[in-house]
Amino acid sequence: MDQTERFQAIVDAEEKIEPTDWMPEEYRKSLIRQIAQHAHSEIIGMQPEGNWISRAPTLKRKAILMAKVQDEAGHGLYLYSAAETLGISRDEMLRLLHTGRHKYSSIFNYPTLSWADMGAIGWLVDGAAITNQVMLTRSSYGPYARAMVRICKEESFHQRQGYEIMLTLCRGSAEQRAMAQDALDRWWWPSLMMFGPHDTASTHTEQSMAWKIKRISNDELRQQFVDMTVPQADYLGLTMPDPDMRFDEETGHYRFGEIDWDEFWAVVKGDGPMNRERIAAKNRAWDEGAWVREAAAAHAAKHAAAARRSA
Ligand code: FAQ
Repeated sequence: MDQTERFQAIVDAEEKIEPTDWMPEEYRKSLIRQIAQHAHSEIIGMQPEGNWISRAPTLKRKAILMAKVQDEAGHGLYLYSAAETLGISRDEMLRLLHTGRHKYSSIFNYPTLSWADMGAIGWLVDGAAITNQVMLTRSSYGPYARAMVRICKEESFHQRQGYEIMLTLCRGSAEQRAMAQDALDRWWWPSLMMFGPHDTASTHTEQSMAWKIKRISNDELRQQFVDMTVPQADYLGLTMPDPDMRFDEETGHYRFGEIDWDEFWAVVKGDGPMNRERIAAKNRAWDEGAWVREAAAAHAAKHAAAARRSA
């Protein structure tokens, strides 16, 4: 058995691959790609919601939203740490994000136009994120799988808080119900796009599933999400913005219309409604935070020198 066969045998036996284990170079690269994209998504994902912290309708809503956005920062940090175990530094990943060479989820390139968007993001975006991420807790790479366990627990709180915002709006005035419907109309299709291209157009799925990085394909996860979410929309009394949506008695699944793939690829390639603003804001925050990083490094060096002297 050569190294590659031994590696695949470990994966097939459902054991975890750990940072010091031998792994194929392509496995390492693909994990860095996926984990870094995921980390960047969490960090860029703070922007659309950060936009509403100062305008939350009550103090309680503001505290909850701040906690959620802080959780997202935390998720980004666990994920950067998991990627670092594969031999890339956090600075390098950030450089690749800031210069447009790393991707992040398409969903965060849409604007947040009303308070109802905070409900729709929690309900739909976090709902889609959990649907995708539960399988990642069983990913073959140990540090990634373990990071995902904690992230999923927090995402489920995020999803509930979003749904609760939607429920409050839907039980409110006609104007509030209209806000909720408008948010669903704008976030539904981009949420479906989060799962990535159709399986037939997905470049990585087959190999990632053989390596058990991914366990379920993009289309299967998208279907799971639709089946879970349509009854939730019914309960809210909202209408799905899809004339082709219907329950198929034979399969027990909801059938839905075709995603606008031209829009998806435009957003992925940097041409979505907010791509430029998101990256500009991220670069600005990085530049404005330079003094904090320098001060922290100087402080750490001072303490290390003092520790050496006393030793
Ligand atoms: N956006 O061959 P596939 C969150 C790219 S976290 C942009 O199917 P794969 C928390 C893909 O990278 C949300 N690009 O790729 C939160 C590839 O290009 P590449 C993020 C996309 O990896 C909530 C190409 O298309 N979650 O929301 C997208 O097998 C609320 C071909 O695609 C994760 O990252 C997309 N939507 O499957 C935060 C989960 N879809 O890399 C704040 C981990 C595909 O060759 C507020 N990631 N592409 O240049 C995954 O599970 C997978 O990477 C997929 C894509 C499923 C995203």
